[in-house]
Amino acid sequence: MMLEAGEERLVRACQRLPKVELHAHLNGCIRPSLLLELAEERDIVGQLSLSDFKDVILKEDRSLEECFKLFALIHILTTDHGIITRITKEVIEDFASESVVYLELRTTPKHNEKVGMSKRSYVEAVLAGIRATDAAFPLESFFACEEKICASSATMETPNHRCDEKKIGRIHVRLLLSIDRRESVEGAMETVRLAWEMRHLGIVGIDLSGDPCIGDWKTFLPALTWAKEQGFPVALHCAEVPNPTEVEAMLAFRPDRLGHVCFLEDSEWSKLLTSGIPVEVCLTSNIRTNRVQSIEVHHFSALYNANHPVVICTDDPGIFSTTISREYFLIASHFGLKVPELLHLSKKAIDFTFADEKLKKTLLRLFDQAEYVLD
Ligand code: 6MZ
Repeated sequence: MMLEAGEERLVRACQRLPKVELHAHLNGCIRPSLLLELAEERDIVGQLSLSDFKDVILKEDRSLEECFKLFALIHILTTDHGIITRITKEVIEDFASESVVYLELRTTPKHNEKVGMSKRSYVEAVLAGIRATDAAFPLESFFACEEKICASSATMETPNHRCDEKKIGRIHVRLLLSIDRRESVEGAMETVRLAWEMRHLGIVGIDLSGDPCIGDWKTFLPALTWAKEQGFPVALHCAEVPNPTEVEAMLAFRPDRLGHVCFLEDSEWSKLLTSGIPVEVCLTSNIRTNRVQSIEVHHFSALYNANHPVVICTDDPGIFSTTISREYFLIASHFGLKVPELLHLSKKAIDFTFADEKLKKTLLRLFDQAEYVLD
């Protein structure tokens, strides 16, 4: 598709804009090329037929139901510790290449006796991926002293804005452990205790996700309450399908963040706005899965206009063929936000991260430098 010059500039600006991603499911970020590669390997050894899965993997539009069918396939293909580490590394590289400066990835720890995987060893494999990337991956973006930026930005050489790739060119990654709505009370509790125990390794909170048509919120309440009692942050997938009873209970629980909130009744909407609970907005995910009819009527606009805390996220970029830069572009082109407003939106998200205060300050400094470069 040909873009007009103005649009092209906006695409580039969204790409270079420093961003904070707070709602991305690890296995939903997997590169389709890797999925195909893994399916091909299984095809060769006769474990599955690639032709059966190729169309499923490459399809762009999928209903919520198809989405969860694809996750089932992905989980069959990604059972190996080594693969989990590789996916993590690639996902972080992908976000870094989109100028994400802080990434809160989330994933459901999996237990699979057949391959000797426990929830703990699964999380260790993810952490190994984070460490591997962190050790070697400088962020190539706005700040990363790319020739074109530094050469033309003599002003960056002022004492407070010196270009220093090592100091400022890294993506910061933290992890949330997800409870899948299919899990039992014990399974949910195991995940929360594991997350709490491993918090010194960069696990900063808990997420409740999974097929919203499955499971009962009450099952997870003891585990989520326990997390809350420890002061451990909790993010909930909320109202991805209409479910007023559950939405009421979730709002009353007062989580630290809510994802989606597509189906709120008027009274719940008022409660949300009064609560000030930040919302993780996943535009493309909501459109592709038919949660919202079109971008124009997406509730981002109402939240933004009400000055409610929001953060722009991708949910599952590998599944929905999107990127975080594209999500910002959609916001700009459909709701008329200009680049400084996008930058402000992204910077505000630092407040809603589960990072510690020291890291938040570091991130704020990064954004101040970006404002400087943007001027
Ligand atoms: C609810 C979702 C989701 O955990 O294996 N997940 N849960 N709504 C969504 N909207 C589309 N997208 C992804 O990543 C995949 C898992 O994330 C959750 C589902 O539980 C899915 O199985 P991990 O890394």
